[in-house]
Amino acid sequence: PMFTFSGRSEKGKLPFVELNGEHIADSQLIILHLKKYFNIQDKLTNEQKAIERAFDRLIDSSFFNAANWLKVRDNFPEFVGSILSLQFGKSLGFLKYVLAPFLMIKIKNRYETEGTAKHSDEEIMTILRNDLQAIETYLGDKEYFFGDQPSQ
Ligand SMILES: N[C@@H](CCC(=O)N[C@@H](CS)C(=O)NCC(=O)O)C(=O)O
Repeated sequence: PMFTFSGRSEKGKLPFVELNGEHIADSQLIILHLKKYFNIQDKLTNEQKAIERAFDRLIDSSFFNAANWLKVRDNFPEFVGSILSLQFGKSLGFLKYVLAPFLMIKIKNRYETEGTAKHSDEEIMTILRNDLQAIETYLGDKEYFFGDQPSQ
């Protein structure tokens, strides 16, 4: 497994589950696996499934990257400190001052490669607003995307 100080998946991230000894990481793969395992049938039309897929990726990619980069960048020592305290107890929380600068280099590199960390804050806010606007418009007055029941 990759280096991890916080009990992440074999891929280094959360969420992950273990089902009958099988390790499954990444939310979309977990949902797919659980649907298959528990034989959960979709009641959506093919067109609805296509829309669902597009919004799912919009939220987990465009929206997530923009929101997560700003959240992590602006609160990094606190973020590292809370993980350290949770994993190793409050007395080691001070290590955030040592670890945060090194971890920040890694996270920044990742978001620069992906692209978000190269945008200005104004550009990132525009991306977030556009994503939320699309979700709001499609949701309209409905409680869930395809009516009054969740589809996943
Ligand atoms: N697309 C992935 C996103 C996974 C992800 O980025 N998880 C975050 C927490 S929400 C994480 O583990 N971040 C720690 C890191 O990036 O090192 C999924 O849906 O599972």
